[in-house]
Amino acid sequence: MPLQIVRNDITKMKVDAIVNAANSSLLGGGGVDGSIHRAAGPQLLAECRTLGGCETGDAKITKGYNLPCRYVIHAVGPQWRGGGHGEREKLVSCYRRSLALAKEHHCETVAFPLISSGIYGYPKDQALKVAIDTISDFLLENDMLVYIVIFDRKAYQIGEKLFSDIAAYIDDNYVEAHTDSYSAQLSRMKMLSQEAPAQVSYAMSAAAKAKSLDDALSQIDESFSEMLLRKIDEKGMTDAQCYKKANIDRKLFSKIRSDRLYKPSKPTAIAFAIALELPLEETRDLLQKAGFALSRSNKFDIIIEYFIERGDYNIFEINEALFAFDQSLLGA
Ligand code: AR6
Repeated sequence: MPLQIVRNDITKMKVDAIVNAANSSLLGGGGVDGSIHRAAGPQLLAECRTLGGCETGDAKITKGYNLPCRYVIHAVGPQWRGGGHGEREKLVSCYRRSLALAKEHHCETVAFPLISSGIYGYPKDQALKVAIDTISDFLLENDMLVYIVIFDRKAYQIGEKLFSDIAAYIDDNYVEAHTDSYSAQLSRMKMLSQEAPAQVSYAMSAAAKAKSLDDALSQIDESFSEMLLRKIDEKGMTDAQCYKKANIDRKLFSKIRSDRLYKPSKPTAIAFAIALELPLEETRDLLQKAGFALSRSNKFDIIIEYFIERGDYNIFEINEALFAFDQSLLGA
């Protein structure tokens, strides 16, 4: 999956490059900078001394020394001064410059901390949004696996309003699993079997019924992969547009494309439904092809429903919310 949010200490990440939230001297400091220098050893500082500092919004690269990564990219974020002093542009520039350096050095995996969101005081929810937006823009044009590493719970906040809206939605919709008694289930099934045919015959003309039956029969054997490819065509998307929007990597998509019976994980299947901007019913149909359903006794599912019902199909925003509620993320 091209962009992942993980909770970890960045000095432990086994990636090609980690990004340091440095200052313009590049000679070390507190926060993540201090941890990176401690873990890398004194040779890192020695190399940093040769670089002649770095402007705010820019980045420079060194080796990783004792760290488990090959490179450290030292990015200098802006200090927060209320938001009216070009802070956002400088922060965006930090991510862009770091990603460009990673690309020049053929890095396939890169991990970022939330630059500027500690000692430099950039509001954490806004810092996260800048990180997600800038990295996902880059990933539309480039193949790389990028991690945003969140150090502690407090360092991570989605907007309060979004959080409380989702919490309320979960509250309203959450159904404890297995609360139905056997007799309640039986009577519900009876009601359904009595109601369904009547509703169907009122709702459809005979011709429409025949046509939808034809459609249904022709699609009955359609596999997940076939349905996915059909829907991509119907939406007029290219494969790449779809898997990038789904936050799925190209290799996994090729596997799905070439294996008619490929069985994706549930988060992968949902990621494609989101990328295709399917309404709830079609999302359920696609999931069913992979053997899954959306349930009201599962917070993950309810959060997905929340976003689909609002027509909000930004996978990175959905992942932010899933992360905030301690749920697994969408994508591969
Ligand atoms: N792994 C991942 N994230 C971390 C770690 C870690 N080990 N440690 C802290 N963070 P900060 P800034 C998070 O203060 O705001 C230094 O003195 C932390 O929770 O490290 O860009 C430099 O030399 C926060 O969310 O960097 C500069 O002078 C994020 O990393 C100044 O601080 C960034 O916090 C830079 O300040």
